[in-house]
Amino acid sequence: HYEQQYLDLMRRIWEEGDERIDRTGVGTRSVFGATMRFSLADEAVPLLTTKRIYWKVAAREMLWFLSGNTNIRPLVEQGVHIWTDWPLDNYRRETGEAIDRDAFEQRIINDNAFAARWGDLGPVYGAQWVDWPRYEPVEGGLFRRAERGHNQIADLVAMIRSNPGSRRLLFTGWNVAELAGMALPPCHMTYQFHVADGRLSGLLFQRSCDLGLGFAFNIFALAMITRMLAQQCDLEPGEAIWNGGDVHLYLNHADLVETQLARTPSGAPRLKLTRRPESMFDYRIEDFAVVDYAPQSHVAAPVAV
Ligand code: DHF
Ligand code: TMP
Repeated sequence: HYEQQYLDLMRRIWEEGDERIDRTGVGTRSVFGATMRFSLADEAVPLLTTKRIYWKVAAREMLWFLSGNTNIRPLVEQGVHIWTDWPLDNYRRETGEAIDRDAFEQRIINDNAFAARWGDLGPVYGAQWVDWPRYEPVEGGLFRRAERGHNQIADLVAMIRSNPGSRRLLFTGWNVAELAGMALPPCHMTYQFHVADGRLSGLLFQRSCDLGLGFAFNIFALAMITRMLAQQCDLEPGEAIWNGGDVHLYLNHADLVETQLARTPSGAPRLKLTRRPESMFDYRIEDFAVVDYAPQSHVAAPVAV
């Protein structure tokens, strides 16, 4: 089963990973360097089955990236809570106010000025993917920021269509000059694509991976964007290849790890794209459906902030 490579890595990290106190203070066991490969042929999608994955949450996050938005407001409005903890933590630290998560989200939704001041994550994924800053010369040897930046996604589609044999089919969120302004520097940082035999494969380099929580979302998102690009470029889907740098398990994920390792993966879920939108920027959540997905029950785990 495709999920076995994930479970094998999970077991190896839990049993043999190097234990250290990480940035969050929670502590992790970690290995450096890992690869997994998943077929995307016949609509196959690498959803984990040893716990339920809320794939629509991951899909909404991906559509939010592609919209170029970096504020949590549109996510919160859709009931997506996965990015709330970082602006919330920042708000509590800066104001000293002991606001709870629901109240914070309500203010983000109801108060424009509050959302603008406290809901933005800085120039993270979306900003770099579709609006990487471009500078143009002005008088006196100075430069100013151009109104529109580079749209790496639009450029990628054009490149895949015109030069599918290229070895430069990639986009990245790792804008060194802007890292300091980001709530978190990009984890899923570079995506590369490859066309062979009419099939498009996607490869992700993820510098840091929370194997218990983030990974399931990241691998689904890789499959999803590879499928979208294949659809836009009239190619068949090939493989989703995942490369991790620091791949870790948080020490407070013991229940999750033991539960998942005691379960047996099963089934072959498929991802359907039900419409062919005009461009990469016109997809809606209704355009995606997952069938034949019968996972085991969800297992909750705390996220390290
Ligand atoms: N920090 C850490 N420590 N781990 C992460 O995975 C992570 N991911 C981020 C931002 N910072 C992070 C963005 N992605 C969840 C999933 C993805 C994600 C953030 C959080 C999460 O909490 N998933 C739960 C609940 C899902 C839901 O609320 O719908 C899960 O059980 O999958
Ligand atoms: P770091 O910036 O110190 O590496 O912390 C980021 C943490 O978030 C780390 O545990 C990896 C995790 N993460 C994912 O696994 N996937 C994601 O998509 C994001 C945003 C974070």
